[in-house]
Amino acid sequence: MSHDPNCIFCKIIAGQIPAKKVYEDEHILGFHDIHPWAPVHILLIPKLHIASMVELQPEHAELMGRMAVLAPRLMKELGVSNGFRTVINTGADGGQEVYHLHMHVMGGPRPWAKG
Ligand code: DGP
Repeated sequence: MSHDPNCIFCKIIAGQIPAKKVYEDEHILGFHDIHPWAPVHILLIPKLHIASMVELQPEHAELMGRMAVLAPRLMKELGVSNGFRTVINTGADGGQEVYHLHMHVMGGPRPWAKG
């Protein structure tokens, strides 16, 4: 399924729910997390509805690579200069709450960072 009408992130992509966007191209959207764990906390998502990493196929490799390359670029643009953390929660035991694949990218001074 390329778009899931019940998916909250698909609704953000479609403009049906507002988000503070930091990046958009044909394939990827970046926006601030609504419940930030860090001073700067964005989510990078594919516009294609992929529920989680478990659903990734070989043809998604370039898309995932593009997201990885975007992370440092966007952190720099957002003023993060001393490193950042990336997280992709997957499945119930992975702590995934929204079943549209997303990369958390978190930066800024750490009292926030755990573990
Ligand atoms: P995860 O546990 O990895 O599935 O994280 C989902 C994240 O999505 C969580 O940090 C909060 C964020 N989130 C959930 N709903 C919304 C929303 O409507 N807007 C934005 N900007 N973020 C959301």
